This record gives sequence, structure tokens and C-alpha cells, in this order.
Amino acid sequence: MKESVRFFETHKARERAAIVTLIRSNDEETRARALEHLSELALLADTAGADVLYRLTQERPTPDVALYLGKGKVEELKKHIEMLEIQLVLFDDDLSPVQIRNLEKELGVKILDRSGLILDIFASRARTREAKTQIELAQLEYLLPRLTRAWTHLSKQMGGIGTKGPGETQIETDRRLVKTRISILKEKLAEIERQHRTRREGRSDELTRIALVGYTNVGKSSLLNTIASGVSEVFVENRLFATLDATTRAMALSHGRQALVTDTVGFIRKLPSRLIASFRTTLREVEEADILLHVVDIASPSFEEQIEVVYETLRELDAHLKPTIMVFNKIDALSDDRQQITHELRVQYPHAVFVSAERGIGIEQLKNEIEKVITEASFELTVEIPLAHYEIASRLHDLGEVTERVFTETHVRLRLRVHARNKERVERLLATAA
Ligand SMILES: Nc1nc2c(ncn2[C@@H]2O[C@H](COP(=O)(O)OP(=O)(O)OP(=O)(O)O)[C@@H](O)[C@H]2O)c(=O)[nH]1
Ligand SMILES: [Mg+2]
Repeated sequence: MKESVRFFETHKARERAAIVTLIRSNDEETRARALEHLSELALLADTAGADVLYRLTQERPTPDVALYLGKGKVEELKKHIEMLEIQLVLFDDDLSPVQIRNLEKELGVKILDRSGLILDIFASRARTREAKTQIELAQLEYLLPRLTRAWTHLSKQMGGIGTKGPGETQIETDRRLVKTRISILKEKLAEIERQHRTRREGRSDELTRIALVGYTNVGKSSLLNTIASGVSEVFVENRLFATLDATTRAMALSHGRQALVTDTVGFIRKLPSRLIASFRTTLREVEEADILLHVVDIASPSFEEQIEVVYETLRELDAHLKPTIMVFNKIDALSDDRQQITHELRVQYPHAVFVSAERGIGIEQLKNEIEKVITEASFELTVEIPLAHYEIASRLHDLGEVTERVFTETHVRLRLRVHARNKERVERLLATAA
């Protein structure tokens, strides 16, 4: 079974890649956003060990069912593949198994979508038994629907999975093997989870537990190194997903008190759900934290979208109602013409702190804010209420201080500062709208 896993692992020599995306409508904003996402994909490609030699975009409201791109664009891509000796084409969207198969047949090179690429990176960066087990599970679940004749045949040509002969019987056998392996991995993870629980139960409950959350590469590990004492530094790198495991350090507070701070895996746009599911053991630290520090890279032009992605991922983890401190990092890297943004953000997030983990700026304020949340026992959270239940929003005003109110077509989103004694009432109230 190990064979099928190796297919996704990072290849030693750098590969030559093209990247592709659709621009769904012809307005400027859609175009700019699609190009930003494409740049992020290039960064992901670099992390995975590929050099991007060609970028292709097509303006098209929806993907072609069979080939994702239009026929003409596929031809254009093919020409460039030959000219530039490209070995790998990466798509920013998730492709269906059929699209992958057709594209491989048409172009004769490896095709990977965003999820496949993210899985590849996780696979090559996993170090601990836990991370390795989690990623193998996610990969096999990704692989299962793609285990078809064309896939096995092509992979045979390109090395990697299914080097045994193709043919229906073989595929059926492979499928069964994959399924068996999946259940073994799930059992293994359950066992790891049990060991974790025992360890967690053994630790003191008096210490406040804080988890760092945020988009990948925003500086969570750097911040942990700056705020927490520890002999060994946590690995920091200007690549995506430098951290895959949870690390916990003690942090000194005033009056000799301490808190425990955990750094963990970063989030990204379109993080495959199955990856989140299989990383639940690692992310348990987030689920069980008393306070979240939501770290944001203020110097990134897309930090607002990144905040949304993190918020959505926390929702998936059921951790979005936790007391959260917004931490805007990398203020040292903010260009002069964007300085005014901090003023706007101070209005939008009155309890946020602005820091530079690398230069040690704002760390005292951050510690003060953490102390405040612990001692005053009041905290901020973001809630989303369907407009149909708008009366809940008005009742929340009586339970806490509303610091922000944003309307979408279906929901109103509130940022609230609530006293701990009202926490349960807020939760009960929200449950009535769920
Ligand atoms: N200019 C500047 N760069 C920073 C700061 N904090 C971190 N960085 C840089 O940002 C990059 C990512 O830092 P990490 O601490 O690895 O980020 P992370 O959020 O842990 O990233 P992942 O583990 O990959 O999700 C590194 O190149 C850091 O040197 C800061 O305050 N200012
Ligand atoms: Mg990190």
C-alpha cells in the first residue's frame, strides 16, 4: 500500500510547472482576486518543489465539464507544455476525477488540483507519527474516487501509484486495499487520540490554554517564539505550511502566573475538508483552548479574505465562538501608503493588538490584552445570525457590547464583547437560531 502514497510525495528534483485558473466574470475585482489566488498557487507550487514557468487564465463563468478549460485554451496550454518542457499542470480549482483523467490524456503530463497539491505538501512535511497518519488518511480518501483504469494506466507511465497492471480486477483489488488501509489508519488515529486525552486529563486545569490560529505564513510560530519561553525555537520559514504539528510552550504572565500557548497548522483557502477532518487530532488543541489568538498578516494585500477563511475554518472546527483576540502581525512590513489601514482596523476591531513578532513590537500590549481577557473574564467573539432570526441580534445587545455589525444577504454578523458570566446565555440564545 505504501506505493500509492509515494505518488504524492515531493520529488527530489525541481519540476517544471504551469498554473491555470478561470476568471469567472469580467469585472476588475473578480480578475484581481483570481490573479491573487493564482499567485498563492504559485507559492504553493514553490513550496511543493516546482518552478512555475507559465500562467494561463481563461475568462469563463463556469468550467467545462470535461476539460475544465475550453478546447482552444487546452490547445494553447499544450503548445506551451511542449515548448517549455512542462511536466506538471496545477489548477487553482478542484477538478473532478473525470476532468483530471481527460486532461492527462489530452496533455500527457501530470495534472494536480489545489487539494491534491496541498495534500502533497502536507505529505512531504509531515514528521511525527500523528501527522503522517493523518495525511496518509486524507490522501487515500482523495485517491479512492480517482482509482480508475485511466488513472492507473497513466500513473504507470509516469511512475508512482498502480505500477501493477491495470484492468478492472486489479482496480477492484486496489480499491479494497485502500479501503482496508483507511480503516486501519482511522483506528490508529483513534488510538493516538486516546493517548492525547489521557495526557490532557493529566495536566493542570488552572493554566489558561491559548491557541494560535491563522492563515498560513502569517507568523504564528514567530509569535510563539517571541511570547513564550523555551529552550528550542519553533521552526519558522517563509514557505506555506512550515508547521504541521502542535507545539505547546509556557508563557509568563504577571504575578508569576503562566498560560500555555499552542502553535499549530495554518489554514488556507480551500483547505480540503477531508484534511481538516483528518487533522482533528492536531487541531484538538484549538477546539479545547480557552482563548484563541487570531494572527493576521496585515502586510498581505488579501488579509481581509484570509480573516474570512480562518473564520470559516474555525466554524468547521466548531471553535468560532471562542474568546478571540485579533492580532495584526508584521506591522513593520506595512508600506507607508497603507499605514492608515491600522486606524480603520482599530475602529473595526477595538480590542485588537498590532504587533511585529519579528521585531518584538506590541508584545506587551498583547500580554496585557491576554491578561484582561483572563482576569476580567470578558471576551470577544464573532457570531452570525440568519436575518430570519434578527430578533436574536437585538437580544444580544443586552448581553454584551456590539463592536461591529456587517450585513450579508442572508446573515448579520456581529462582533461582541461578552462577560464570561453571560457566555452560556449567549450560547443558548444562538442555539435557538441554529
Ligand atoms: N516582516 C515581518 N515578517 C515576519 C514577522 N513575523 C513573521 N514573519 C515572517 O513570516 C514568515 C512566516 O513566519 P512563520 O512564523 O513561519 O509563520 P506561520 O504562521 O507559523 O506559518 P505556517 O506554519 O507555515 O502556517 C517568515 O518568513 C517570518 O520570518 C513580522 O513581524 N514581520
Ligand atoms: Mg508555523
